[in-house]
Amino acid sequence: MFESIADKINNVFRNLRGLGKLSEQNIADALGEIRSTLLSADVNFFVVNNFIQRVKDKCLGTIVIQNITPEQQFVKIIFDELVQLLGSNTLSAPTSKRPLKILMVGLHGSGKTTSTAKLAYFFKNKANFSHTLVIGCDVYRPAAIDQLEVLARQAVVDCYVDRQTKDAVKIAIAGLQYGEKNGHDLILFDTAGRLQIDEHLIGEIKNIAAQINPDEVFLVADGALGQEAANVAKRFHEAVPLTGIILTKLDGDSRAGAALSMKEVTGVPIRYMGTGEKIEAFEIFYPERIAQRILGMGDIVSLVEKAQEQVSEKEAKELEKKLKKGKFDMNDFLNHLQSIKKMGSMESLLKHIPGMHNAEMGADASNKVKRTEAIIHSMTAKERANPNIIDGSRRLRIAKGSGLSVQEVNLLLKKFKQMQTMMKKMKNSRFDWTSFGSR
Ligand SMILES: Nc1nc2c(ncn2[C@@H]2O[C@H](COP(=O)(O)OP(=O)(O)OP(=O)(O)O)[C@@H](O)[C@H]2O)c(=O)[nH]1
Ligand SMILES: [Mg+2]
Repeated sequence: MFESIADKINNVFRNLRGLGKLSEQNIADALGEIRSTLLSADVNFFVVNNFIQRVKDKCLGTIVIQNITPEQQFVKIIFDELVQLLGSNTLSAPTSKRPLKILMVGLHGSGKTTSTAKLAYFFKNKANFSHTLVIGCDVYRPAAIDQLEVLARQAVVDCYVDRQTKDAVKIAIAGLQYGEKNGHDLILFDTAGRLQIDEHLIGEIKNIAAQINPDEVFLVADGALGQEAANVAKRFHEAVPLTGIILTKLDGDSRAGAALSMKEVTGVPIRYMGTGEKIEAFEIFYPERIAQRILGMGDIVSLVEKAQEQVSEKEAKELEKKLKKGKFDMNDFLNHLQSIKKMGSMESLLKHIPGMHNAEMGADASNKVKRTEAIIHSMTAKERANPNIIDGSRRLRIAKGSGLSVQEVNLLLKKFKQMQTMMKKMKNSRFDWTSFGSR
């Protein structure tokens, strides 16, 4: 599943890895390749364009975090956007309503009847349902009823059929009454499919839905449907509001197009997936897991997440804004010291502060930061916002307050001034996430 797209995307990452440092051009090239990979996997054109744009925006607005490389951060951005595309926060647990009524709809041959039985089997084993009924509402294909009966036996659930009538709506109503009378807590309605969505089919499904008032309407869609899948889903959704999509045949050489387009185009989440012909070849569709299967980058994703926990993106962005404006006072200095202190070794910490590349390293450095903090804490709010006003008598007071010498206060102010000058110089140069990007 998704192998070919996974291979290609991994190639893109591999090429970036070789570069060590990412320029804007590198990112543009990589995104170009990812774009053509997605298009050749039959992902909807508009979905691809939006995806690429979102990734690009995110890349340019992100500062590289300590301990991870720009390429790793790039992988994480792609991962997050992929999860978004597949449908984050998907609700997969059935509600507590009993009997829970689920209507299955879809094109001819998409896997409705198979998925009806799989779902019955899945809910029986993994959820809290003890008495399941499947109802055969496909009156057009004579073998359809036999097929459902066979599958229901495999799933060990009850099956309601009526070979005497050709009225699907009537069967649905009678089946529901039968289920309610017999205390079934889960009732699934298998319906007929068509090669193309036609008025008759849509009318019938609308009628059935109006009569049985389903709690869930699942569209069963062939995962190999490609470009067409999203349009089909859209049209069904307009007729009967869908609550979920079941993507089938993902065990085949499906090119991922359907999986990656459906949610974005319809707003309907993919809830389950069929991964084989056997009754147990059925799983909840977890966007994160699928994204990981596509990228194969579980390690990097958790690494970046950990680093992000330590320094919030917001802090980084705020600092960047201030740097751009050339506004950088003692408060920012203190904040920055505190936030990067969380990140790990003093050595790398000091490398992160512009102008402190050559500062002494090691345990001594850690002490220095503590003393620096003590000095800044002894300043008034006014002094922190505008260190220029700190004259001789203020220096004396600050030294006393921090328990350190005036010389040390002087030294800090001198260093701060140097930094400010440097910041001003940087003001006009581009300061984007690639600036720190060396391994
Ligand atoms: N490999 C694989 N085959 C599947 C999967 N789901 C369904 N199939 C096969 O797809 C074919 C069609 O499945 P059905 O369940 O009959 O499809 P349907 O939508 O009910 O078809 P109609 O009732 O004719 O509209 C069958 O041969 C199934 O075994 C799946 O997840 N993986
Ligand atoms: Mg069928």
